[in-house]
Amino acid sequence: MVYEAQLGHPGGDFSSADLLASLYFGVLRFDPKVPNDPRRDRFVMSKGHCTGAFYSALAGAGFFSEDLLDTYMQPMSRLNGHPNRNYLPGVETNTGPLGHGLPVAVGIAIAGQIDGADFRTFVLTGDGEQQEGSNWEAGLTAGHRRLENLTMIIDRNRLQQGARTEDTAGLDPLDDKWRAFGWQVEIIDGHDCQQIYDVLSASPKGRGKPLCVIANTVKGKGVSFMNDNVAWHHGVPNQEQYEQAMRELV
Ligand SMILES: Cc1ncc(C[n+]2csc(CCOP(=O)(O)OP(=O)(O)O)c2C)c(N)n1
Ligand SMILES: [Mg+2]
Repeated sequence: MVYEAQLGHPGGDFSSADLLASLYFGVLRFDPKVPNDPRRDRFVMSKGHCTGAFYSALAGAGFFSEDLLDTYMQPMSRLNGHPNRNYLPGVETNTGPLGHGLPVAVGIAIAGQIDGADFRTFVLTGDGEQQEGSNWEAGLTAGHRRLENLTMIIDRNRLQQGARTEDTAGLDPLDDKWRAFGWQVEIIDGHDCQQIYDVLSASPKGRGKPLCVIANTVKGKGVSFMNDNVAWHHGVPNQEQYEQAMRELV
């Protein structure tokens, strides 16, 4: 998709691919034929620049035809660079401006808590995205309200746009920060689908706290020349690179 469009964010697509696969093909409860079912689990793709991975997961899960993926970022396509809930079923909320997904997810989780509803709310943020102050205001509220129906997953690939997170505005110890805000924190290998499934599918009932899952990942995972390479945040492959990447991925 990124090669065809000559646009996109392959590094962050690949770091989050195993998280999205585990969510859409194991953890989340939904019916793609009834995308607005009030009982569905909610998923907010806060790192909205990673639509290559997100749209692939939605198409694979049956929300729309895989043929639509060929229109990625073409003029008038419903598959914008950043997801738009008015264009596509399965998109809970528009994202792209970083730092907005968690506040929206907290609002959704509060609504569920007030209604006594059974659905869970999940949100995936980047790690550079954690530098946005809006996350910490939302996190404070979630801890205060003991939103056990809320899970935030942090794609901890240690790279943001153009630099490493720890060289820009260091986040470590990120786990202690979230614990101090009243969250339960789990640290996992974000490319181990069994670990991802186990931590996300455990029942939240009685936890009494929101859950923060710090998923250690590799930006550009799966393609040797993209692995942990900051140039591939929004790099696009030429034909030779594309062919090599496809050989390595399949
Ligand atoms: C508010 C805001 N500022 C800047 C950008 C431009 N931008 C897009 S992605 C990105 C870096 C995000 O890094 P990270 O959250 O670590 O994502 P990942 O590594 O998973 O791609 C930036 C600065 C944006 N989308 N929104
Ligand atoms: Mg990152």
